[in-house]
Amino acid sequence: GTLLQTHIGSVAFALQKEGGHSASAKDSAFLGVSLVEHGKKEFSFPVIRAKKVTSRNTNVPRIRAQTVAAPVETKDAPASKKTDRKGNVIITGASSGLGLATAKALGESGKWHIIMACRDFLKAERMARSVGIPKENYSVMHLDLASLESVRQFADNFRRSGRPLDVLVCNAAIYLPTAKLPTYTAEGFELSVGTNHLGHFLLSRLLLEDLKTSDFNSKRVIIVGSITGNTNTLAGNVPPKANLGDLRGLAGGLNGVNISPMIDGGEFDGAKAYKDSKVCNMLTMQEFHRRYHEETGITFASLYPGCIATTGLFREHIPLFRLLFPPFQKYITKGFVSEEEAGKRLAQVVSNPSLTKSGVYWSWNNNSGSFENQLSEEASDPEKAKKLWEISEKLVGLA
Ligand code: LMG
Ligand code: NDP
Ligand code: PMR
Repeated sequence: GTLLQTHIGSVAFALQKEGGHSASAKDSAFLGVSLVEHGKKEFSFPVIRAKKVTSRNTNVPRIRAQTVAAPVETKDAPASKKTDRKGNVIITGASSGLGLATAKALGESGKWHIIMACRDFLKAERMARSVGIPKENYSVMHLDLASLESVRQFADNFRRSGRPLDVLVCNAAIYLPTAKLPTYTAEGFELSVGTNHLGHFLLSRLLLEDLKTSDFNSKRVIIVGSITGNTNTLAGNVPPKANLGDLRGLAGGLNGVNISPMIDGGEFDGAKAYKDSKVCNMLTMQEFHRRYHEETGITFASLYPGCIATTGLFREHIPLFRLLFPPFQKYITKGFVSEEEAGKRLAQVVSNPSLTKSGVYWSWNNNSGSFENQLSEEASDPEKAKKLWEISEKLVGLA
């Protein structure tokens, strides 16, 4: 397993590219929702609980009005040393899969307050309850990464909540493997790269200012990467392979109008766009490290949590793929991990005192031990990272 995931040179796969039917995005999430009140246990600091602003009536459609985070609970605790207070972590896309499992793992520890940054407020609230995160340990805030306006509003709303920011986890992603034609974000960027990379790029740049002012003992920015963006692995050699080329499509605005919707300027391919976006995520983490680690002390990290073949990421894939992929990963590649296990891994990168090294891409071996993994040549190219950073800055309006 580990061997396969590390250095296997170019393996040529002749996977037939085939027109699958887009599966409907089925959301079975409502099943098993428990509305049982979770433990009312309060934490030991003196806490001022302001009246909750949010209505719990799930029929109320005024979602945007509910985006203010619950008030800070620890600020007025006189005896709280900086290492004593709960950490505040923003997790994007915490309403399903890896993000939800991570929120659950951290929420159960009692040491964290999780800000679930989600595009579907009601789903996030429902999912948080269904996995039993104690309600004093999370709040939900609206964030649609496919809109830079929404990203800016989120950053403003978060700042207005008065809550310090200690850790940011860029986790949300979309994967559109069966799309024949490109679709676009609010600002007109191809949707996969626009959401997975550009949305998170702006978010993390804006929130860096908040992280800088936090007094927490270990501040971190974590950007979820993947093995499939790394062509130094077998999985990264399954076509279509990630390749940013000279970034000409990105530089042209990725809008599919007079320029290609693909970063490298090629024909649209949804699976490639996803893998390219993951390369961007891993390059961005390293560029953050080079620019800001020394000055700020913030840890920047990425990871491959394992193949979580059961998540919503594959919702757009053809039904046959969704049927075969989990057993294939379980019994053939042995790269399969459960959502729960993957959530524990990401939670380690958030909170484990031994995982503070910056600029690292973490992976886990079969005994679930973490190790610093090697990125592919492209995903560790400092010149590409710098160029990506500068072009992305222009596209999101920071430069
Ligand atoms: C393409 O779809 C998209 O068209 C393209 O747009 C892009 O998204 C691309 O990479 C992304 O995907 C490809 C997809 C569609 O093909 C697959 O899904 C390939 C199969 C992937 C995994 C399933 C393997 C099945 C193996 C059986 C395992 C069953 C579990 C048994 C467990 C018990 C074990 C004891 O194409 C299709 O879906 C069409 C046909 C699907 C049939 C697949 C048959 C091909 C199998 C080839 C490899 C088999 C495994 C090789 C592993 C080698 C290990 C030694
Ligand atoms: P899921 O689809 O289960 O989770 C993705 C989350 O992103 C969902 O909560 C989704 O929201 C959210 N999201 C999608 N678009 C937006 C948007 N525009 N704004 C805000 N949130 C959005 O997939 P996974 O849990 O598998 O994926 C999580 C991360 O793990 C991704 O970064 C992925 O690349 C990475 N990863 C996954 C692997 C796997 O095998 N599954 C392997 C390696 C890495 P909603 O709930 O509303 O749909
Ligand atoms: Mg892959 C060592 C084996 C390994 C691992 C760890 C993964 C992970 N995959 C492996 C091998 C193979 N895959 C092989 C041999 C094949 C050919 C049959 C194969 C195929 C395949 C497909 C069609 N795999 C896929 C797909 C997808 O559509 C997924 C994808 O590329 O999403 C971008 C995927 C994945 N394989 C993985 C992982 C982690 C994924 C999905 C998620 C991701 O990278 O985020």
